[in-house]
Formats: sequence, C-alpha cells, structure tokens
Amino acid sequence: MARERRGDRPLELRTFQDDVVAGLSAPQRFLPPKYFYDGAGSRLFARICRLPEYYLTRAELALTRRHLAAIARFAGRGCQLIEYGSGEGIKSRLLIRAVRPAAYVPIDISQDALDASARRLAREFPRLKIRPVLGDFSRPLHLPVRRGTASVVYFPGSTIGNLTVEEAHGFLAMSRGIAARMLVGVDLTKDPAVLHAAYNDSRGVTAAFNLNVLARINRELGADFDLRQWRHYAFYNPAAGRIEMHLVALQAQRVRLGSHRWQFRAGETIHTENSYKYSLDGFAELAARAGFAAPRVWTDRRGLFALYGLSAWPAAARRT
Ligand code: AVJ
Repeated sequence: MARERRGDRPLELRTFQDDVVAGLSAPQRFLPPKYFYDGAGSRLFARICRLPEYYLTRAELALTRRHLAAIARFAGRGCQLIEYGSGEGIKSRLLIRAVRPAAYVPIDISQDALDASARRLAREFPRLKIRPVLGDFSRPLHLPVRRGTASVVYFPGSTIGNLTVEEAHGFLAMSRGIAARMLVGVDLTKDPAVLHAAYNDSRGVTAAFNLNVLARINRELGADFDLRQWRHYAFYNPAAGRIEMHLVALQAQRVRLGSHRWQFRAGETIHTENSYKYSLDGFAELAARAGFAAPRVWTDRRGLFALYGLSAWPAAARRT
C-alpha cells in the first residue's frame, strides 16, 4: 500500500516515526512526552486531572480562582492572550472572562483538541477573536498577533516541568521575544510521598496513560510492542528534582518497527517523561536568568502549586 512507503507518509507521522526511532535507538531509550496526547492519551490525561492523588490541576484551578483579579490585572485588560497546550481550558475560560483579551491564540499539538476548545470558546464568548495555531513550544512559531497590542504568554499546567532546567530557560528566553509578560504554572517541590502518589495512582490511570504511548506506536506506525511485557514505573529523583516516568521491560524481548529492530533486556527502561518540581526561589532565579525580573507569584492555600507573573526586564537593564 502506498501509505506504507516511508516517503508517502503524512509529514506529522514522518516526524513521529523519526522521533520514535531516534529515542528507541539511544543508550538510555526515551520517548518525547508530547506523543502521549493522541485521542486516547488526551482522554486518559483528562481522567488523571480528576484523580484524588493528582493534586496539580485542582491546586492550579484553586489558586487561579483565589487570585483571579490580581492575575487579570497583571495580564492587562485587552491584551493578546497566547496559550500553549490549551487542553480542556477551564482555567483559560476564567482568565478570558476576567481579562477580556483583544484576541486569544491557543496553541496545541492536537488538531482535535484545538478545534474542540475553539468551538466551545466561540460559543461562550461570541465576540472573542480566536486564532488557533497547531504546533508545540519546542521551537519558535509564527504567531498571528498584532504589533502594538501587548501580548501575554499563558503557559499553565506545569507543562514547563516536562523541560529540563536548561530547556525551560531556553523556552522562557524565546518567549521574551514574543511577549513582555508571561503567566507560568509551576508545580512545587514537596513531600516526595505526595509526589510519588500523584504519579502512581491507585486506579492505574497514570499507568494506562504511560503505556498508551506504546499502543499509539503500534497503531500509527505498525510496531509490535507487546503491552503485557511492559510496566509503568514512576519515581521521584531528588537529586534532579523531578519525577521520572519509565516503561520497564518485564522480559528480554525484540520489537520491530518497519525495517528497525530493537532488542530489550529484562529490566531495561524507556524513559517517557520528566516532570520537574521547583522551589519558589528556584523558579524565580531561573526566570531572572532568562531576562524576567521580580516575578509576581500566586499559590494555592496549601502551597502545592504556583503561578508566576513574569515581566521582561527593559532591554537596557537586561544582563544577558
Ligand atoms: C501535563 C506535563 C503537567 O507532568 O504532571 C501527568 C503530565 N504525567 N501524569 C505532569 C503527567 C503523568 C503532566 N503535565
């Protein structure tokens, strides 16, 4: 069939396959976490957000409600609001209602998620200009924003935690070129037992979410992962300050994808995600290094999660 010839694959699948082949061929095998979010993965992630152990979503929603007026004042009425990874968008709706942006630019890697949220928002805010962009935050995008109107980048959900500290620095520095102000949601360092439970829920939804990436590789790329031979494994790495998610091979096995073959040893892992946790000062320091001064920070009552309001240093005062 024509579609099976490599050169004929749609562009998105070709890069998916390239990333999978590169990651599975590395000494510590890995898969980029953005590939969790196909239809099934996005539904599983929505279930994770409702789990009793997964405090992040509720804490961020609570702090957004609690400080909404101050957050909206920081963003500034009538700004252009650029949101990365818009997802289900409950917090976005709160923010849009409070900020009344001149335009809303949601950016997502899933066309379906983007269409669904744009449709929902158009119904709720008939006068809002919505300009969806398909893409991710790993490289600069051309954004449909107007010069002369202030832009604010909204990056909620601790998605920034998927980046290493150096990558997060690069992302913040890149965003400074797009918008003078940012709102960034950051998960905070806490009792490792609480972190551990959040990524090892008793219902196994996080395990299903992690394993789904292998199912997706089978479905979309025709690989032959035997899902019964892999187990979800997530732990807090205190030295690195991050949760690591892996998939562990329960037995020695071979996996095939097109002309590629991999041999896995028993106990070998595929590293599927990092989720960095920051101290309040740690993230403020990182933001300062990227050219954002004296951040505002809002937290939930329990101090689990933080939203940072970052303003770029005026160009003359910038140190880097
Ligand atoms: C969407 C990246 C913030 O790191 O907590 C949830 C994804 N992974 N459970 C996170 C996730 C496992 C989530 N982020």
